[in-house]
Amino acid sequence: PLRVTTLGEALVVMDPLSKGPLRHVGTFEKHLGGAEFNVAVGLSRLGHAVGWAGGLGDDEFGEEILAFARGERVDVSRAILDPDAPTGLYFKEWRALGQLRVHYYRAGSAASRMRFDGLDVEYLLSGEILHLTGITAALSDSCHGLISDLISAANERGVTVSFDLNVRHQLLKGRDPREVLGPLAARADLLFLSEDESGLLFGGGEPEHVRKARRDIRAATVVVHGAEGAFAVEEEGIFEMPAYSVSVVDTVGAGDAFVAGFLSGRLRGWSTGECLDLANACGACAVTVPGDLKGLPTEEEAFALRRGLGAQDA
Ligand code: KDG
Repeated sequence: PLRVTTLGEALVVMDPLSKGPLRHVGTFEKHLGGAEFNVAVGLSRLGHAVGWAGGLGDDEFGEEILAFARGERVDVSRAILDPDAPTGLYFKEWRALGQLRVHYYRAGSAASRMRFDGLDVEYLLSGEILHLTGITAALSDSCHGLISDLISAANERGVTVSFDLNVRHQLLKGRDPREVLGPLAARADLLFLSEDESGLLFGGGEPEHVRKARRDIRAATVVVHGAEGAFAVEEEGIFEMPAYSVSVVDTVGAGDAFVAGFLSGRLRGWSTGECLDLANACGACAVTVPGDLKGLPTEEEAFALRRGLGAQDA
């Protein structure tokens, strides 16, 4: 049986081999990404049975994503192949001063056309945890409805809803994330936010902001992560853990690695502090490797970092 299920958009990622404006870039390296897909791969590498569902084009990139997932032992039996829409794609652009820009080619993608009545809801509710993110909710109206309905179904069934706000302003297109994503986040059992997202949603990224705001939402646990470390707010109190220091190559996907680590700790029955520590270790491993999901650690790698082996000796 699966312990975690997740649903979202998996994407092909084109990563320039040289820096500077994309118009001058001639060669790219192809990677895969997509927040929920990254979490699924991360959980599988940490040793958990996980299923990913989502819309893919019935095309070469859809085939690539399925083949990759199978190689990573992620169950993709409920992936939905759409013959009339493509697999989503995005380009990274490495600008001056190390600034990263992303360019999406995912409007009208197979994933954006997903609808609640096209899903195998029983399958998605068959694990202990259902992991969702605000990215899917921002893709289209039908996707927003689908996330809302899935959360209701999971709440009713007693399946833990893990929700990563994952604000993507380019997808929200000027819409207010508090209005579009706030009501979804308020119904999650386990809520993940970056410090900036905590600011957006709760008016600040400090534990005190989260402690006050938590009274008005369902989540028993709210986790906030930043470059310096992470904290979790629960009824029992506030737990904090410092980040591991590693040399950063590519931060995209770090949040997903963090989520995979935290959920893995939960599945092992660990304390919140230990979950945060494993989450930090996974996030640290992820940023040392280019690509959104290539650096997701195995259990062995994450545990080695926790034992004090730096990225260079691990
Ligand atoms: O969290 C990493 C994701 O942001 C990346 O893999 C691509 O899903 C993606 C997105 O929408 O940005």
